[in-house]
Amino acid sequence: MNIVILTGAGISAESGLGTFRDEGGLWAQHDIQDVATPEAFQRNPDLVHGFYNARRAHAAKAQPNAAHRALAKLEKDWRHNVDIVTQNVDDLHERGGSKSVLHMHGELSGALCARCGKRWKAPAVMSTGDLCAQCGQPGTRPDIVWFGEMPYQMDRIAHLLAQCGLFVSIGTSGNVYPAAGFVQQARMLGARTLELNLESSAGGSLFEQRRLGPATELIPTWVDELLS
Ligand code: BJW
Repeated sequence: MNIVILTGAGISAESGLGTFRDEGGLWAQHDIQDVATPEAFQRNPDLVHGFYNARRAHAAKAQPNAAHRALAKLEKDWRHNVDIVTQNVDDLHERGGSKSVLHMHGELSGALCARCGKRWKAPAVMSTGDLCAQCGQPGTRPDIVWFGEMPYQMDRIAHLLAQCGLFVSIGTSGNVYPAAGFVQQARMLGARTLELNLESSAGGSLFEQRRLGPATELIPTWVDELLS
């Protein structure tokens, strides 16, 4: 039985990275319209670069936690496929040992040319003066999926959802689409569904099973149960 695991900011919370919508979260400190839309980047690229430069520096110092490591162990020891679809832009899954990780909302470590589409590894600090290595034009941006933009690898995700027997959602509030709709998609295609979260998400009642608690406790326990 293949397993697809959708993760959100909650799995990295105990590594010290803030969530978005919890009390005191990123959206309490910054207006979404100022930092997480293509229009915001056009209006004030310095502000947007500053927001992502600070998050890139913060994420680089964070360490994977027991939940990230438990998912890597599951992928290694499970006899079928375990694929992580993450909304997170940090690289804690990879540094925790996971191999099959799909970043549907992009990555802090990526830079993207808004003009020609060229991608490369982002420097620690990006700025409006940076020129694209391919077309030589300014306007290079963090490789992040902002509101109104199409998340990455949607065809691949649809394929994974169609092939899985279990869909698990970890540490996401279920407020942002299309990720919030994956549980219904997976159910329609015949998968069992499980939510692991600190608190029930917006679509919590759509899951067949739910366990509530901190990720660093819930995930290692759940993985041990599956592998035993
Ligand atoms: C713990 C824990 C612990 C805490 N242990 N758990 C109206 C209806 C439907 C859709 C729309 C609509 N209007 C607009 C839309 C579309 C829009 C959308 O969904 N908007 C909603 C807000 C309504 N979506 C989009 O625009 C997306 N694109 C799209 O739909 O394309 C299709 C299309 C495009 C164009 C035209 C037409 C169609 C793109 C979405 C991009 C999201 N980008 C962000 C920011 C960029 C990345 C970044 O900077 O990091 O992605 S927004 C932000 O939210 C970020 C996250 O990935 C995403 C999800 O947040 P997440 O991970 O769920 O975090 P929180 O904070 O919300 O929740 C934390 C959870 O953790 C909580 O549940 C806690 O309980 C839990 N927790 N501690 C376990 N210790």
